[in-house]
Amino acid sequence: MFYHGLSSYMELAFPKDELMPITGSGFDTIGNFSLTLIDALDTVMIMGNKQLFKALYPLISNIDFNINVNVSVFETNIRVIGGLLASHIIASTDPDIRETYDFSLLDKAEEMGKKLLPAFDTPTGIPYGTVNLLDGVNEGESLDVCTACAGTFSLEFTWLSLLTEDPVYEQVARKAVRELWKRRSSIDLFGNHINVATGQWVYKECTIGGLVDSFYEYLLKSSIAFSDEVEYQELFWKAYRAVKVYMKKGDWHVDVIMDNGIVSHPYFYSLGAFWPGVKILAGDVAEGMAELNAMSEIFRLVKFLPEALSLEEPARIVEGREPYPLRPEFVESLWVAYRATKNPTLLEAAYEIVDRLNNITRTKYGFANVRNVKTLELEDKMESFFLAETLKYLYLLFTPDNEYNVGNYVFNSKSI
Ligand code: DMJ
Repeated sequence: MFYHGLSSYMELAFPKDELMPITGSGFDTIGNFSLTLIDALDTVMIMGNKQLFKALYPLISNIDFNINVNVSVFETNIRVIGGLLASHIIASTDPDIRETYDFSLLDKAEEMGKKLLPAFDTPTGIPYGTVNLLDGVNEGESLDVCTACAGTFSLEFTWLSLLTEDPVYEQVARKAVRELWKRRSSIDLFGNHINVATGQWVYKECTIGGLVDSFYEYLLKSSIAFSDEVEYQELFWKAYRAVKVYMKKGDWHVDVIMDNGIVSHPYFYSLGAFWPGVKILAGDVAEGMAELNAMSEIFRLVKFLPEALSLEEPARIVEGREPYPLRPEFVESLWVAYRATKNPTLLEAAYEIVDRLNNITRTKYGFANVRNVKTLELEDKMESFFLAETLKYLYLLFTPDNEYNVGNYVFNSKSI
């Protein structure tokens, strides 16, 4: 499946960002910088294909980041800097590659890091959501940024500082988290959008779904990744406890107002399906498994998890939120759960997903987003994260002895 998608991307879409899997061409989506290659490259090595990795990584030196394009600071960090650093760490440590490896992936990661830095130059230190790769922050740029978009830098930026010996990345990432933290509510919840100039919340709804999700994820993962790290660890446990107290309803978590915990949307989001994985990584295995089982029940009723599902009786797919864009979060949680429990029913669920992806979303040139999980109509788009995340986790689920299952790794939000 991975090679079916990757070879079409390289033949028909590269150097565009993403593959159009139905018509067999490519288009630029988030940055005009060959996103799929950068995002998916580390998965080539996870699958053990050193020859292909060696053939592909030199192409990255020629990708031009000096382009007049506005990019999401968050997406560019997790997928581009995250992708480049993951591949760099692999290339510089693999005995068969490091002899000839020229550190060009780290150079590109640093180049992109420098281009994202102007976004952090705000009165609060909370970054803008978007930056222009040529000119920095545009005049008139929106002052509102989502919490995840402001607080999901600590893994990549700390690694970038460690590898380049330039502390600035680690510092701006930590400052952004501290500034968000200062503005938590009296019950330790967060809104989903904040103004980077005033530090006032723009939307006071707290969610573990998109807009806040990876802010929580990075507090935990940073405390695991950096052994001398205590600050993120303390923040994570406080924030995690508040999510449990105010947002957990039965096995699910719902959206609540940050000031009083009143339920605003009793919704499950496909993006929130990473939460059982966070729980299990935090050691909360029984609760993580219970939530994952609840999600698996839904998965029995629909072919793919939709973007949003109302949990009010009778449960229904939220209008306008019917797509399944080949997201990884559910398989990510299955993978974390399987590593922790070795429960074979998790493999059965993963196999069922593989089957449905092959039967429903596979096209002549790759795999296509599902536009509507009820009609199973497809869209001519294959997200970079399908190769970089969804298939990576599926592959790891079925290769228990893989170095990246048994070794000491922390996966970022995109993910290694
Ligand atoms: C990915 O790029 C990342 O997992 C991100 O944190 C959330 N959205 C997509 C996948 O759904």
